[in-house]
Amino acid sequence: MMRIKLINPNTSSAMTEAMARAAREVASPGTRIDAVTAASGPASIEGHYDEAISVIGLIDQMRADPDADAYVIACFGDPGLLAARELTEAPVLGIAEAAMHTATFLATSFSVVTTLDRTRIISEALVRNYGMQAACRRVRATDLPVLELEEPGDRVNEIVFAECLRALDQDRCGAIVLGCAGMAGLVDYLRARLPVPVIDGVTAAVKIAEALVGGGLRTSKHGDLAYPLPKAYSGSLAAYAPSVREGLGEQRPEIHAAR
Ligand code: 5HY
Repeated sequence: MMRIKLINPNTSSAMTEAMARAAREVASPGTRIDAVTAASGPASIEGHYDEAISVIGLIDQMRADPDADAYVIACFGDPGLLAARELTEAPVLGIAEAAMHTATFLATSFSVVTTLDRTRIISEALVRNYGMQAACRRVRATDLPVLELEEPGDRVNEIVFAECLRALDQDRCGAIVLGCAGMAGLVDYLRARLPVPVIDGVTAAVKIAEALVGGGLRTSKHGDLAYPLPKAYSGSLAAYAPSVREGLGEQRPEIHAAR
């Protein structure tokens, strides 16, 4: 049994449930999806500040469950992705990175359809960060706040669909990447109406996690993704100080040691 920990770094449990449903639909029979919502943090992640603060709630959920076979950070900003990778040898997938890579296996170009305009700018930075400029035609905002995607209805479906159509028409893209974890529930609606692959990062990340774990691949512990260096942290963050314990023949900080 493979166990994938799906962590929603915002505090909307309705969104977590929608993502968990989408993840379980694609998961292999031998895979268990343990979906959790951050216990503390922003209600939705719509800017750099929300994103920075959300990483604490994400790390809390990883420390509460250090033995998952893989982790999925279910927010399109991929908050804390590299920090999370430092904490474990299990593969850690961010849904934006997973979705963009998946798109490049299916088309030579894609456009991202996301929520607010400020989020669009953050996604553009991710495109550059992930070296996806050659494939990403454009990042498009819908001006939908993240929490309007909690319970998508006809209005939300139509707004996202209309933006996808504009992407096909104006960007001439070969695939659509959905730029919010809350859009996982829209995939069936959109796939039925669009002539190109529609990629949701939650399901993409789950399938990539299965592939990496199934292929016996682990996160590199050489270089910058090595375990965090043990040291004192002070003040209200003292409990997050990386600590050391003997393990696997070497000293390695444990993600759950410093609780
Ligand atoms: C997400 N925010 O996927 C991002 C999407 C966005 O709370 N979950 C969030 O619009 O940045």
